[in-house]
Amino acid sequence: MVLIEAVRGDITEQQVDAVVNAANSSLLGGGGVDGAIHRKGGPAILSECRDLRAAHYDKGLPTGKAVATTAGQLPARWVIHTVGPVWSATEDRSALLASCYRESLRVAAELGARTVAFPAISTGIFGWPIDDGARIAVETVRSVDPPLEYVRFVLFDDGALNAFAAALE
Ligand code: AR6
Repeated sequence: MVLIEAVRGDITEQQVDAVVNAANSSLLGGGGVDGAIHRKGGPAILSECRDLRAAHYDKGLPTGKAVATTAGQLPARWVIHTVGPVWSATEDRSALLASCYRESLRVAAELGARTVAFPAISTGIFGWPIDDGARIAVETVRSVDPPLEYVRFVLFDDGALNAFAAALE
């Protein structure tokens, strides 16, 4: 069984094999986690994202999917970019959010990563309520039980950390 922990911190500072980016379909950057990863990781990440767009995703990476690039100057070896769903009060998009975690774990295992760090996907600019986002994240990682040693959820504030701690209990 994979070890799962939740910590308060910055995703760009994690010393793990792969960090997950809360990206958008363009793969060309944005705010929040995405902005921080490209800013600190440097231009090599964007360059590989452009190549992926050109080679495989001319219309963009679909919501719920994941792809890997170098982590550039980050301490990690890879960045796994996944596109979370925008929160909707009228439509249940939970399966797409679960898919982000599942697909990212699948890509991590394919790469040979042993340790992976996730942010709370969709819970910032995309507006997903943190308690529900935490529940889906933890349930999905547990149900996949990926062939990894360690999964770390990295939360930016105490509210998010508390939500993940409750989901892990
Ligand atoms: N480390 C860890 N967590 C962070 C960091 C950080 N450096 N910065 C923010 N968070 P968001 P989303 C938290 O908005 O909701 C971008 O423009 C944040 O408090 O980064 O999936 C993309 O290009 C929140 O709890 O991602 C997309 O267009 C969580 O990380 C869009 O935002 C996710 O917030 C994706 O929105």
